[in-house]
Amino acid sequence: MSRIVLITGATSGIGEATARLLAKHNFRLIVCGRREERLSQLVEDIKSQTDVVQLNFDVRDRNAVTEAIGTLPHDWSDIDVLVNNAGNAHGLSPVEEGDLDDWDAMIDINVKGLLYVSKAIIPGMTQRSAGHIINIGSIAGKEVYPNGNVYCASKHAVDAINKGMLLDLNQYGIKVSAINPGLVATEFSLVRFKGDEDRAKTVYEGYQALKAEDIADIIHFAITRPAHVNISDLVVLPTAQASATVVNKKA
Ligand code: NDP
Ligand code: 8X3
Repeated sequence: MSRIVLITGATSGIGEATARLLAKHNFRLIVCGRREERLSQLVEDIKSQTDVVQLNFDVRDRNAVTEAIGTLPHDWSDIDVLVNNAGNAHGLSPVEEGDLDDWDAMIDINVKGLLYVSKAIIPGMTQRSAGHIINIGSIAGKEVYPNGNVYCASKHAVDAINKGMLLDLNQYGIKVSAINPGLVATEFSLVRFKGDEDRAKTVYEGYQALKAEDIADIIHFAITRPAHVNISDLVVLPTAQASATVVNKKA
């Protein structure tokens, strides 16, 4: 039987690309996100390739997370791979001008949401002494850049949680992997800049940014290594990017 993969944030960007790629490779998929129409379209597009279930919930709502995952039918409840991908940056401003709602959103989604989903799935993995958790961190979890303050903090937290999971789940034989991308051209900047398309576009101009499909490819690689191989922590940057702030842009 094909492995079951639950992907959070499958309505766009990295999560959606991962779902589309894994469907081609016949993984059974549980795709999650808030935008129901996007999820339904995704399911429509891939259901001829694999079995797929959609779950609509906001990762900030711990009851909704537990309920949604708890209501999975019996033959979908043994989740083999969890891709903790849902997340975004909200705003880009110096700390003294930061917006409290943006700060709440980033901590609640990127950190607490990731924990709520993990808490609902890890017990099944420990009982079966099997499983793989992929945490999508960021170069922002390895470095801090000007105006990135709280987003960087949230991704540093993901880095620490990844390390903690690796240590605590080691005794169960569960694999834990962080994949930390640099600049990926998705809806990420559109969300960060609150729908300002022109500003979002400039982030990816003048160089070849990563595509969501590049990260999907790496997730697929990570989850198809032999049983004795775990990619514990991986940074992946566009060739034009050398650090969080150094990007070789050809104006
Ligand atoms: P997108 O904005 O395209 O995708 C974000 C996904 O997260 C969407 O599917 C969205 O679904 C979901 N999401 C956001 N908030 C919530 C919520 N409250 N509850 C449930 N789902 C939520 O961006 P990316 O694909 O780029 O981002 C995916 C991950 O990659 C994030 O963790 C991001 O931090 C990380 N990352 C991105 C980089 C980049 O440059 N793009 C670089 C490094 C890391 P919906 O809104 O439908 O709920
Ligand atoms: C997304 C990458 O550099 O825009 O995590 O913060 S960055």
